[in-house]
Amino acid sequence: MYALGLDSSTQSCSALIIDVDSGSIVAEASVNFGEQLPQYNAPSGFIPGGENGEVHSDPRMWLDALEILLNELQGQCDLSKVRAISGAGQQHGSVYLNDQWFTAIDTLAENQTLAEQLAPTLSRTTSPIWMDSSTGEECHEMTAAVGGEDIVCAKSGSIAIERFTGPQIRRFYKNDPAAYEQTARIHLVSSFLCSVLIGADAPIDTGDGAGMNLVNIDTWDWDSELLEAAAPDLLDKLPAVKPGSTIAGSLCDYFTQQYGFAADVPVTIFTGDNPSSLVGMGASRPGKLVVSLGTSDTFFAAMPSVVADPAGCGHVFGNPSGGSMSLQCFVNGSLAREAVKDKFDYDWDQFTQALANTPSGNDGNYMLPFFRPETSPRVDLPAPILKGSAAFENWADADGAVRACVEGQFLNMKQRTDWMQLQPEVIYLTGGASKNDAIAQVIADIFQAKVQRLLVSGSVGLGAAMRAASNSLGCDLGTLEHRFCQPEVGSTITPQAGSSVYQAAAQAFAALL
Ligand code: XUL
Repeated sequence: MYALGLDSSTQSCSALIIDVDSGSIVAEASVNFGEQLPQYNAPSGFIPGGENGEVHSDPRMWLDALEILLNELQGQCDLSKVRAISGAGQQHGSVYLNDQWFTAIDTLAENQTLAEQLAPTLSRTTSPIWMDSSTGEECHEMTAAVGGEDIVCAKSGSIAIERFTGPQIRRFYKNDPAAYEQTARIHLVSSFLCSVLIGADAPIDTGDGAGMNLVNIDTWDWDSELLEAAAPDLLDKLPAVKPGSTIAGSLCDYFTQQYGFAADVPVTIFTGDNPSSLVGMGASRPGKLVVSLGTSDTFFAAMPSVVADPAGCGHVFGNPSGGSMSLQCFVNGSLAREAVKDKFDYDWDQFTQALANTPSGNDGNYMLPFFRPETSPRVDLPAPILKGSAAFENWADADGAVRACVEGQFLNMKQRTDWMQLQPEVIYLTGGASKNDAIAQVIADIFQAKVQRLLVSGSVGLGAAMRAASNSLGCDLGTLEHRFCQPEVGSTITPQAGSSVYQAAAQAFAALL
């Protein structure tokens, strides 16, 4: 039995098909928006040149990509063997539809493309996506309307954030009230694509829904005060919020006829890319953390209970396999490591050697490694702050600076994520810098947990396929994790420094901050 997982992300739409019995991936394809659909004027998946922080994409591009993708998959395997489908979308992006949407989606005809048939249903021709930062004013307005940042955060799991969908909807309502009035339905990228697959209006899941500043994380339903703070009559324009285990419907005739799928394949409600990745990384249950080391570093984990970050830096989303998950972004990730490396004209080997040359705790030399405005914690420093020996503070101790940067990053990550109340058994590392054992060792020592590198690439699509298999094919998620999410052989790094080594460092770091 096959399960299909889709991943509509910023720059591409990808998919993979798993054979749940043999534990193998039987087909994999990806459509790059910029390269394969140049007519949408979005070389990197969004329309360049947006003003005032606006970043939009054309939703017809996502539909065309889906069709090219299914065509490619059809060439790779027999799609009639697919017995379960789900997917994920880039979070926060929104699609605005008029009242023709409900009929159009229910009567998709074979002789026209999806984009042709659904274009007349768009009440806003383009969709703001997660990179859009145009809504600072709307965030302030929503925050003031409900009584402060703490309240927005306690209710929705995040303070009002520019890219989140609620502030985005508010801006649309303010700038184009007539078009807002004509909007009968607002979908997320995830629920829009799910609707298309089932030929009916699909719900939004708690994972992606929590990225809107509109869903209450205690009830996992729309919060009337937040809706009111965003725009009038909003409840009527939104679909229902449902848990990730919900079957949205079955694949509609359009896809059966066009791509050779079997009739009535169940489609599990879609989720956001980060919640889907949590599942695809094999971390859907509490105890496993994922740290992705990229330009920014990202931390996410299934949470043992639903709590919001009192400091307002982190986010809480629904966990598609039940409960909730956290996500926290650290802007100064690889960009800070690289800035220190470049300051001393080091290459990455010298950077790694510097970690080997210096002891855990760095002889009492500490750094707040924030080269750019940071979101966790929310600080904007003119330059990193160094505290320690005179040479160190004057940037004359290259190796000490490298260690202080890396230790500072992960001491900070541990302290900023304390609110999640996690007890890590294992930390899964991914992203470019995850290959560096010396960095992985610092993480193992600071968190006092074993660190493993995961082999999974395409965790978003894999997570979607696993969710589909678990919801519709009776597969146990733990068994699927065992089959599909194995760590790289020999990649396990265990703590070497005793837990006391970083206690003093943690105190010193907190005091410096
Ligand atoms: C998460 C976020 C991005 C998007 C795009 O809050 O904005 O990770 O989901 O991938």
